[in-house]
Parts: sequence; structure tokens; C-alpha cells
Amino acid sequence: MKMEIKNCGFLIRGEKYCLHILYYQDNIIRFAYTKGDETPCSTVAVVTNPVEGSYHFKNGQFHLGRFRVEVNEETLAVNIYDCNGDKLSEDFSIHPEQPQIKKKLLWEKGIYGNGEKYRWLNHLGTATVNFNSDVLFHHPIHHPQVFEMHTSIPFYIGLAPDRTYGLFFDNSYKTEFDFGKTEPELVSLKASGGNLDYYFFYGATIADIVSAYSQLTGKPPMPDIRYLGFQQSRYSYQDQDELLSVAENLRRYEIPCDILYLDIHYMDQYKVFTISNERFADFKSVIGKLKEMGFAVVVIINPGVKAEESYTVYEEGLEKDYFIKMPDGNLYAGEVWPKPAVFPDFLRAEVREWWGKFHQELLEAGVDGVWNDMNEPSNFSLPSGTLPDEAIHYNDYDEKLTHAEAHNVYGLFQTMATREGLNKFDSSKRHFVLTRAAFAGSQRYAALWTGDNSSVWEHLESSIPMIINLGLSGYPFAGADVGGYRGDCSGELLIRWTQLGAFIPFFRNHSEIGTAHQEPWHYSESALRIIREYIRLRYRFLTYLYNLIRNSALTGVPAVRPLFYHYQEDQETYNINDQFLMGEGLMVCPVTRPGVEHRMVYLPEGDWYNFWNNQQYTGSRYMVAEAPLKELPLFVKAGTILPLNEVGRNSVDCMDGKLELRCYTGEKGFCRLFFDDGISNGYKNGNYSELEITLSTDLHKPKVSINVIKDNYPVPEIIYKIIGS
Ligand code: MIG
Repeated sequence: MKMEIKNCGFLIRGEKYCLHILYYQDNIIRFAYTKGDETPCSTVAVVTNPVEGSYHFKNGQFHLGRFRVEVNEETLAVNIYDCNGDKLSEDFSIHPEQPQIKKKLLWEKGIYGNGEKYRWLNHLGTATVNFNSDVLFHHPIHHPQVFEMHTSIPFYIGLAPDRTYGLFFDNSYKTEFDFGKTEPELVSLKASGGNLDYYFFYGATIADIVSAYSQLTGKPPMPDIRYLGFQQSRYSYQDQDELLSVAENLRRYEIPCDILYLDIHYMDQYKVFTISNERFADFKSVIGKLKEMGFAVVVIINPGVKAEESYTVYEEGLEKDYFIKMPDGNLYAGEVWPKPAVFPDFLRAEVREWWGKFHQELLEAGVDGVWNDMNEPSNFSLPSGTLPDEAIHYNDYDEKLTHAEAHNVYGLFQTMATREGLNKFDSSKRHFVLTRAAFAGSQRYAALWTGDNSSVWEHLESSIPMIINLGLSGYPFAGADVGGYRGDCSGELLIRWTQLGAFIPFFRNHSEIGTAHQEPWHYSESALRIIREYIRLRYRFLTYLYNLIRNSALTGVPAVRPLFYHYQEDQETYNINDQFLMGEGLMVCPVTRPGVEHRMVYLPEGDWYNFWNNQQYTGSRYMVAEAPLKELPLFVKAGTILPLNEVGRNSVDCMDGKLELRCYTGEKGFCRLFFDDGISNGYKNGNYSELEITLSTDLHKPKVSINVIKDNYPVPEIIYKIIGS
């Protein structure tokens, strides 16, 4: 074998190709196939570099960290083993020139991840295209003109009770994954350009894989707690009076809420970074007034720039040559809301910095967060719905890229520009950016909502596996439009969707122009009452969720988890799409069908409590749970210590209130709680408190003890409640 040790790994020379096997961490290695012998660059998704570590070549095998690899001298296909010699992966065929690779399905009982997909939880037996698209309807099928979703995360996880692996195909071109659909024994990965370059992760548990993947592609920033509160939006609140009246109604109906959105009508003729004088004549004072009422405001900023003389953004961008051009050197003009529209080339740092600066005025006017929509990018003037494949970008190294290569990362670079712009202007805050288009790594810059869903039960149902799989793909801060975006939402659907949304990290009611108004008070009094109750319930769980999401920021692991995340040995959990765990101890069982007042619930091993009446159940079984319209079935695992807030009008009020600590006895319990102001970056300088709470049982006398780890921020008054003894 023609092999040498090079750049933190091995370089193996085949007849036509070279294979680089690089060491990143004892459970992450990379396989890159190239024509020449230079190590290829990774895409923007990857934030770490290969490092020197434990690797050597012995007895015809490559040993790297916890892996052993065999390489076929002729084809450069690989077999990957763990250190016990168990096979993790076996190449069936490999075509670096296409590029394409097929791997054998070995022992996988489920395939998960792959980001935002309109799919059931388990991808085995399905095929999918990763190509960011402005899809008008979420749909499980793609054909050449209709793609599936707004984002692309070419990463998946293979799972079995005793082992698991992850594979990240680091290629920004359109990729196609086939998980045993066309060829039942094979997984096929294909890209329309670029290199065959992938990372392989290995672990005992799925949590190991998600944190290794997050180690490689980055973790989400610590969010401002207000963005874990309820958010109300509409396309569009048309003018300042409408916006104010929404705010007043939220307070009048005692619906807690933190955030209001301004969709495209706040701008002057859809020109980004302008404000309509007619509709929002008193923009600044209105935002000030909303602040006093306890609301923050997020505004939409799309990438398309109106090509109009004497409009600053256009004129400046033109002069500095910041817009995307065609190979013949002409500016590419398409159409979005503004028409004609040109598109900034966010792949260049210079352009991002320039774009970032425009946010300053918005922040000065009191705007709190920025919402990046249409950044697939969407373009109405071509049947493909996006820019031409051959349009030209330049990256930070002044290399020329075609749009075909840049397409899937375009949205990521816009959110990077946005976040960096906001940070530059004010580094004392945890800025909020929301995005529709994303790629692996986008979690570092923006929360994600799943785009244009519809007000149908099927989309409520499908949002559950979609969000779980996003979480398993390093994207914990995500959610779907509650109530559905397109079409009219019924009261019953909004009730059920709010019950679900209350337990999803990003919780926003949003709807399309021309549809029935979807704010809770447009429904019957009884519907309003239930919807309000569940928005309030969300705020009861604020501290619980905040701590879970802080954990996401530290390790990348999700708050919303499939059952197998904690019960990997139990294969019964591998295909449960309509239940999830929020954290380890809380089982959420939404109702996903109209008229249904009971539902099947699977309780894994152990003892569980019904959250509503504390009735106890022993797990490892299915049961029928009561689910009248006013009740979302919720179960709590024995040993859970559940902090519950007192509800105020928004998250800041909640943090000021008392904290009830419900201790569910029967098992030992442990939890760590973090307290800070939720908004500033003061925690980075140690302005926080942290408690460790232990529940010991002793059947007759459960005991709760608190250990103060850090005491640098006022901790709320705590009220203990022992459940079950
Ligand atoms: O083509 O800005 O997904 O949330 O309200 C519609 C208007 C453009 C699509 C987004 C949606 C938003 C809407 N936008």
C-alpha cells in the first residue's frame, strides 16, 4: 500500500485518487478522496481541524483513536471497525469522481438525523434530496422541480441497542441520500459536485454522536431567555396600530408573550433596511411603547435587494461589486418581493461586514432580533425557484465558486453576516437571529423555524419527527409555526398545536396573509381559555427549558429528544413519532388528530407519574391515556426534579417569581439549575448562580438536598413539593 503519515493522519495513494484519513478526536475521523495529494478544505460547516493524536499503521490496518480501518488498495473503499473489532461500516462501492459512495446496511435498526425532513422519525427505507428550497407545501416526495424543505444537513445517525455511528457528508452541493430505499441493503450518498469527503463518528450512545457532531460543526449560542417565551407573528402586522392592538390584546387576554414580529410590510416597498413612513410613522416610539409593555420586536430581513437607483443598499453594493453576477460579468437580477432584486454575495467577509452594518439603525430604533427569510435563496423569476447554477460567488480566499456549490450555504452566510453585525454593534447582548434556510453549522448563528407549513393536522403531526431529527442533527433551537402558516386554522387545531408548541424550544404562532386571523382571541371563548392555559404552562416550564437549552449551548445535545435517546436498548422506541421527551424526565404525548380524546402512550421502563393528577404507572408498556381537548397527556419519570415557575406576563416576570420544585419520588434524582438575568452576557463574567439538587429515596422519607455550586446571582424563593410518597 502506498501510504504515508501526513497532516494528522494518513495519505493513501490509489491509482486515480488519494484517500486522506484524518484524526479529529478519538471518536471522529475524516475520509477525503482527492485527485491530487493535497488535503481538501472543509466547508464552512466544520469548525475544528485535524489534530495530532493516537494513530498508527499496523498489520495492514489503520488505527486512529477508537477506530480501526481497512482500506482496499485498488478501490480505496474502507471498512471501519471499533476497537473491539466490531464492524461499524463497510463500503459497497465508491466513485470519488461523481462523487458517490454506497455503504452496506449492517446492523442499523434505525437511521435518524438528516435535519429538517418531512419524514417519519426513522429514515430507513426512504430517500431524500438535500437542497435548500422555498417550498410552498411541506411534502414527503421530491421530483426535479419540487424539493422538500428549506434546509440541508447532510448528516445521519445509524442506531442499534448497543452501538451507534454518525456520518457527515461535508459537501455543500445538492446531495442525495438513499437509506435502503432503492437498494434495500445499501445506503447511497451522492453529490452533484465537489469531493467525496465525510466524517465518521462513533459512540456507545446517540448522545455521544450528537455531541461529537456538535464538536465538529459548532454549538448554538446561549439564547436570550425571552426567546424561549411565547412569540406572536403574522404576515403581516400591517401598520403600527395593528401591531399595538395585538400587543394590547395579548395583555388584555392575559396571554403571556415576549416577542412580536414584523413581517415584510414594515418596510418601504420591501426594501431591506428601510421602514415604511406611512405604515410605521412612529417606528421608534412604538417599539419603545412595546418595550414598556414587556415585548421585544423582531424584524424580517431578506437577502433580495431591490435594484432601484438611489436606494443606498443597492447603490453601495453596486459600487463595491458585492452582488452576485453571471459568468459573463453581468449582474444577476431576479425577483423576490422587491423586483428586480439582486443578491449580496455573503460568502465574502467584506460583504458580510457591509451587510452587518446596516442593522445598526434597526437596533438603535429598539429592534431586538432579526429574522432571515427567503435565504435558500428564493427567486421567483426562474422555474428552479433559486439562482442559476452557474452564477458566480467569491469566497473569503477570493476563490471563484458556482452557485451550485454555494447554494446550500448561502443562508448560513447570511445569518453569519447578521449575527456578526449585531454583535459588533452591541456585544453585551445575546442576539437573536432566526433563519429559514440552513446548512450543517447554521446552529452557530441562528435559531430555525421550519418555514411554510400548513394549518392541517398532518403538518402538526409531521412537525414532531422533523424537530426531533433537527435536534439529533445539532439543531436544538427550532420549531414549526404553531397553528400552521398556510390556510385557515380551526380552534381545535390551534389548541392541539399550542399544547405541542408549548414543549418545543422555538414557540411562535404565525400565519399567512389572507388566512383567518390566528391570534388566540379570534377563537371561541372556550378555545381561548385552553390556548391561554397552555401558553401559561409553557412559562411554568421556563426554568426547566432554559436549563436544557443552556445544556444545548454547552454540548450541542437537544432539549427535545426521541424516546430512544434515553432508552436505546428498547427497540420499541425506535419508531415512536408522536411522543417525545423534553429533557430526560418529561414525556410529552401530543394529540395529532381531530376529535380524538384518548391516545396510546408508550411508557418505557421505570415508574412514571401523570403530571396532572400524579397517578403512578409502571413502564415498559403501552397504555391508553385520556386526552380531552383541554388536556395534553404529560408524564414525569420517577426521580425527576421539575422546577416550575410562577407565571407572569413574560419571561422576565417569571424569573422574578417563586420557583416550585416538584420532586417525583421513587428513584434517586439529580438536577443542576442555573440562574442569571437571562438576557445579558454577564454570565460569561460569572454573574450567575448554580445549584445542584439531589433527591434521595429511602421509600418512606425522601430527602431533598441542595448544594450551592456558585452564588453570584439572586436565586428565586424555592418551594418544595414531594410527589408520590
Ligand atoms: O413567500 O415574508 O416562510 O414565514 O411570513 C412568502 C412573508 C415569504 C415566507 C416565510 C413566511 C413569511 C412570508 N415569507
